[in-house]
Amino acid sequence: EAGPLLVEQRQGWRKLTLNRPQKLNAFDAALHATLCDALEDAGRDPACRAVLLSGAGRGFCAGQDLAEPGLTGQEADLGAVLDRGWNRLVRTIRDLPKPVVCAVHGVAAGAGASIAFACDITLAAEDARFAQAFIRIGLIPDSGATWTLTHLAGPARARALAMLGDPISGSEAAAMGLVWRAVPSDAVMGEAEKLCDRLARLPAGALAATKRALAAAESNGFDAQLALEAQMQRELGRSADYAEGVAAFQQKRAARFEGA
Ligand code: T3D
Repeated sequence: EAGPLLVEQRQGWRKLTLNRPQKLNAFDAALHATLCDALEDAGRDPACRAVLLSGAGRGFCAGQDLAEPGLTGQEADLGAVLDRGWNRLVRTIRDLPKPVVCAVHGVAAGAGASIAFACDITLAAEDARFAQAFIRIGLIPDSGATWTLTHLAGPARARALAMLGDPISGSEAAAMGLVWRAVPSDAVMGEAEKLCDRLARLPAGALAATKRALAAAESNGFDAQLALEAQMQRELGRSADYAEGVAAFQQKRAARFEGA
């Protein structure tokens, strides 16, 4: 029987599919543990140079499984639910030294939208539905969404999205800068897979450093960022992939990057 996560190794990258379609891929503790393990494994495996995250069935993810026991009442500790599950997940995505592509079709609600915003390159179906569902159940946006909404869409949009909780389409999410692009819904998976094929052939060390440098830019000042770029470029300038890139350019041929 298929588990809550489908894992497929492709040519140089790995596809992870949330697989609880009867609950719109809402997360319980078991899915959290399985996905985090799979991401960590992808991070360690040199045969995996990019990760694609998507959902089985008619939607991407409806966030927290609200049927899990212990989520309401005076004994409930949603802070612990976040620390053990969602916060660990979005940190793992952001710390993974490899690009994480996300393909969103159908609904991305609550923390399901938050994880789409935490991935490196998110493609959405034009008719996907992103919903900050939190306010409708008496919570704040979480799993990093107060931060990602503010940084990706800007404070004015973040406030209205978070306070009203109205769903927006994939096209609107792209126009607001919450995702990279919106594409017709029958093309979203094919386009996301093509992106992973491309990423798997790019220089892995430079991709990892790019991800780290852009994350650092979110809190660094300009001077600190210049220093970080110089330090990273010094290291990359001695790499085999860089030597190959320059040689391929000079010889007018396609580069073959080995990830070193
Ligand atoms: O622990 C904590 O709470 C802290 C962490 C919070 C993080 C969060 O993510 S909070 C936000 C949680 N998510 C939501 O509030 C969304 C709840 N779902 C919905 O509002 C709607 O399902 C959708 C707008 C996402 C989709 O609507 P629709 O009409 O397309 O589908 P549906 O019929 O509502 O859902 C299909 C089935 O999935 C249904 O089951 P059934 O009736 O066929 O047996 C529904 O109950 C189930 N489902 C959908 N979302 C969840 C869920 N089951 C458990 N948890 C869910 N989040």
